Amino acid sequence: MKITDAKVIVCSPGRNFVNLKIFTDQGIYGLGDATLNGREKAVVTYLEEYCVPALIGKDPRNTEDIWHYFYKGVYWKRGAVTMTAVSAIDLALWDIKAKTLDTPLYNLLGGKSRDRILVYTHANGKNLEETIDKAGKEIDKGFLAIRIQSGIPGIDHTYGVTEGNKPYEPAQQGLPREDYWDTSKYLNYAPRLFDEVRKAFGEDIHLLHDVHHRCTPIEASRLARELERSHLFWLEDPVTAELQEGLRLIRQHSVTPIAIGEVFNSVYDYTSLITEQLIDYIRMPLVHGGGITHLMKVAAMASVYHIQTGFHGATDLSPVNLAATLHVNTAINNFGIQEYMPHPEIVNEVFNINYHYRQGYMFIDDTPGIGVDIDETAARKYPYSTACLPVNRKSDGTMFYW
Ligand code: EZ4
Ligand code: CO
Repeated sequence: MKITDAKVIVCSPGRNFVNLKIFTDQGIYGLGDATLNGREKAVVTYLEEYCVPALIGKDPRNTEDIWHYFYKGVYWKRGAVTMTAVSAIDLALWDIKAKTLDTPLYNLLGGKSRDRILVYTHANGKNLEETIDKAGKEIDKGFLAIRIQSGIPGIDHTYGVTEGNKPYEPAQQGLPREDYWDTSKYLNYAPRLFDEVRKAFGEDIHLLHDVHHRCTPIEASRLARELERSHLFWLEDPVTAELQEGLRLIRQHSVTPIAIGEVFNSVYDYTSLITEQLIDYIRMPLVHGGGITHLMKVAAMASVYHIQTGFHGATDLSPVNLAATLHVNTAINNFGIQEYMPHPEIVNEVFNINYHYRQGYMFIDDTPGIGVDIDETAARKYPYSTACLPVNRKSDGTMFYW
């Protein structure tokens, strides 16, 4: 079996997506997600200029060797752009492998460890009242776990809070918007927010919260400690984790479970975090973390240290990534929870999906391969347009973590 061609498909049904389609001499093709929010074209160039030509003629069944060819075999390793390209190739090859064997992907990863995937969704509002109202609406849809984000008094545009009734979309058209951020306002407000959410909904619902890397280790320690009384399922990205040792401080001061890694792209971002048991959930998505081949290994390493998965699943990752992730979640023992925000309906004009949500859980059907297809004619109706995530400055103008 040989790879005969590969093409990068860029489209924008509501937001930008990049996908890779790999063709073989047996008529079977595979799909991989290559979407890197706000840096899409960098991955397109990396794939088209350097990866696609090198793929032609290779046997697509050799997923392990091809992964190492594009990882070890490249002088400039790691980094989000490179690893997103590697991920797209890897997903497409596993899609081909499973289609060739006429079986859903999870069968090649260990079969079924469970028949439904626990998911959490998002509830966010411009203030406390609206946030509680939105959370109630998600509970009505049967969700058992909800990520709570709220606008902060005194801060316009809090990241992760949707404006109006628009679908959740943190990227904006054109260059990055400049937002204002104040950690002390946030630290005073967040514990009060969760007190009120617990008062409204009781103890049974799982609550999650995303700090989006905005705290120093000592600030995050204070937050994690004060949130203990609200029994969070997890506190996400409390610090940037570029400095893995920073997590030691949080662990010393709090038992709030910690999830990290949606911006990671390699096992080497995680070594101390995993082996020192400084976190509880890994978040690195398949699409940015080297695909099935790499994530299965990282998840296995995490399992040795009692760490579970909670893969990133925002709407800025394509349905191909979500479906592939659901296969991994089905197969591995140390699955924890999956992030799920439904893509707006317009996305389903382009992607044919094989999963659905029901009463707190996701289900995936037995379509061979990853099970998602792309309608290229529909994709052509929605051309790419530059959009970026915002940047943040403190009140005196100092550049801050986005
Ligand atoms: O900021 O997907 O946990 N989810 C998140 C998301 C991410 C975006 C970045 O592209 O933090 O909202
Ligand atoms: Co996040």
